[in-house]
Amino acid sequence: MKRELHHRDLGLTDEQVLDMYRVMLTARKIDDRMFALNRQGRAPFVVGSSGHEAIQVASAFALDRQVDWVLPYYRDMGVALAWGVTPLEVFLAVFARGADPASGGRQLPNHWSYPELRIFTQSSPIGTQYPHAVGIAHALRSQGRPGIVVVYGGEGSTSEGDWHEAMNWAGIHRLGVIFVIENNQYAISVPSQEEVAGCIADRAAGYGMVGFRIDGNDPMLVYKTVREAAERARRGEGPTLIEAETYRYYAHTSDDDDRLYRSREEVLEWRRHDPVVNMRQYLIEERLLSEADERDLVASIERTLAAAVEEAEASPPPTDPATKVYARVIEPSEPVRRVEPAVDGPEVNLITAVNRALHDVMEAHPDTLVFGEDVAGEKGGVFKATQGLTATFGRERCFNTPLAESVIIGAAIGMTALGKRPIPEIQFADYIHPSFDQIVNEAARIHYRSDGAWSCPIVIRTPFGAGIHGALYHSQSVEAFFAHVPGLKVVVPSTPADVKGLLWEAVEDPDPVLFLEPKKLYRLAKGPYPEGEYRVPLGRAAIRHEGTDLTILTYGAMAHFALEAVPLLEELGISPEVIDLRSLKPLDWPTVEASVQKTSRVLIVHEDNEFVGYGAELAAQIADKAFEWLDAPIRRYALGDLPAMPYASELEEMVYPNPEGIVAHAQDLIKY
Ligand SMILES: Cc1ncc(C[n+]2csc(CCOP(=O)(O)OP(=O)(O)O)c2C)c(N)n1
Repeated sequence: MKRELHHRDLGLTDEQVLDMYRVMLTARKIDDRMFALNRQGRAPFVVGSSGHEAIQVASAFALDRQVDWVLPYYRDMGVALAWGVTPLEVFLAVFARGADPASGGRQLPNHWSYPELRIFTQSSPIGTQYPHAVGIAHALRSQGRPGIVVVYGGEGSTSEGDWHEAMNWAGIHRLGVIFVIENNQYAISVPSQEEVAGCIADRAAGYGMVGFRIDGNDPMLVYKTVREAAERARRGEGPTLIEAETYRYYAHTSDDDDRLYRSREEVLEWRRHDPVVNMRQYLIEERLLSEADERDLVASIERTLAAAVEEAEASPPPTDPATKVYARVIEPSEPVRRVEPAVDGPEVNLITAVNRALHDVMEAHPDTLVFGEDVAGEKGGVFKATQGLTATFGRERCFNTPLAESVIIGAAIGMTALGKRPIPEIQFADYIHPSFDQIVNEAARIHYRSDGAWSCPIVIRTPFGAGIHGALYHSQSVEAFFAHVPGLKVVVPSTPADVKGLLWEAVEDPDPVLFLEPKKLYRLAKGPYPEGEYRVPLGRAAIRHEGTDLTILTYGAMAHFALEAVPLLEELGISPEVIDLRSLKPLDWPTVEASVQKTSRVLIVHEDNEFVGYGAELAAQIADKAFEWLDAPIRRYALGDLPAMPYASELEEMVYPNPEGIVAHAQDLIKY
């Protein structure tokens, strides 16, 4: 190790530098224990940090562990220990015990999550933590709180879009984020020259920040670099990228055989730069550590780990796989049996209702904020849904984002860690797909995977559906993708009153809610807009028209069309009951069931594809739980197996469900 840097010149006391060594050695010894337990068949899966200790521990020591936030990835044992995670907690996760505070045995080991330590919940998809980090930094700054954010990952993670989107966001807003890349030369078996074009640190310039490539086996250099980055961030001078070169000594995980891609010579060569040995040598040369001290330290660490292993292994396993999917479980209530009563208020169309509801909800809830593509300023969104919000609430609470859907949702997730209630907009549902990972793997799973420690109250608004000649990429219905996901709630308002009531309720709900706005209805649907606080409970359907001959189950624009079909059907002597589900997840099953019991015939109408569409779930549940009430097969009227939606209006009209089609399907069903 070069002796250019001396700990006292860096502001580190002798005690601190000895403590750094203690944590590094503890991480190393934990690895040895974990892999031994794995070989003995006592721990099914482990991930090592050996070789990375200098980066992890020295960077953590360079931060303010009272106010800063960290997002360590699965290899970051040293960060976790330095940040206050105990060996017992580590082994509770290794043995997947119920008392594991990170996840209660629900996640793999090393998936850190400790709210009280300001360690945000981590998952397995590579790179998803970066958008969270910028969201946390964004919220810290807007709340005027002290603290910066340090997010860690391997060099492989810098190939993920999330990394680039987060770097860009951090650069634009000059956020207090430090990106620490632990370049251990391999992403599983892929060597860095097949992973990374050019130099990772050089990419910093492209995102308006400074970047450093350093020897990650030199604890003093890591400390100095991170310390300076932290000082810059605290002065408001923006983010830093640090690429720290190192090597991992164990295989990628206990499931990997690294002999298939690394030579023994290569491993031995890197071991000559072992950061733990470097640090020990430094302390010996500084006369801070004698041989006896070293022996005592090792013995004391071994004792601590032996006790932790014993206690963790004896600790009971978790018993409950089915709770904490939702932070607020919505229990089924009595069925709705009457037509939804009219509300008072000025008549507006649906898009005006969206705009007013956003104003009203943001006024009532200072924690809310709106962001997305084009949402800010005079324009206020491509549909003008957010017009006036920036003028009323300021740029802090309504701002434009880069064109990057994954970081829009990922940053929103991070903001919830600081108690924000973000209402991000995805400009069209057709473009929600890049954020699928953040919605499905992150937002929806955060409560469950942290055993209830975190919740994720975001409301994702997006216009969806066809009927406006939007062609293939401005017409999609995406509800089935998301209704499938445990942990998410999905609502579809079809009236101005429901827009307000559901938005209010969604914003106050502790779970992530996908708020699908049927854009066909933006100008078509008109109705009263209730003033003041107005809520529509999630999980409650609305009966829009009472009838006795068949039940039409629908939502969104199709609820509107079903009502247009009602007089046509009544002229034919058919009495339809129209149920606007409006909450797809949770579903108001009692109301559906009560109506099926009354009419014994069911027509499901939606504009999404029929195959594995939302209607398939409705049909399955009815067939399963209300079969004996049926007098006819359950019928669906939906889009065929076509990509929504052809552009030519003649083509769109041929396939888009319409009131006449509803009448024809209903007649057919009645004749059965
Ligand atoms: C999105 C995603 N793709 C693939 C994987 C499988 N996987 C797990 S770790 C890993 C390699 C990560 O390499 P790197 O980021 O360099 O970190 P390291 O493990 O080397 O520390 C891969 C491909 C994953 N978890 N997530």
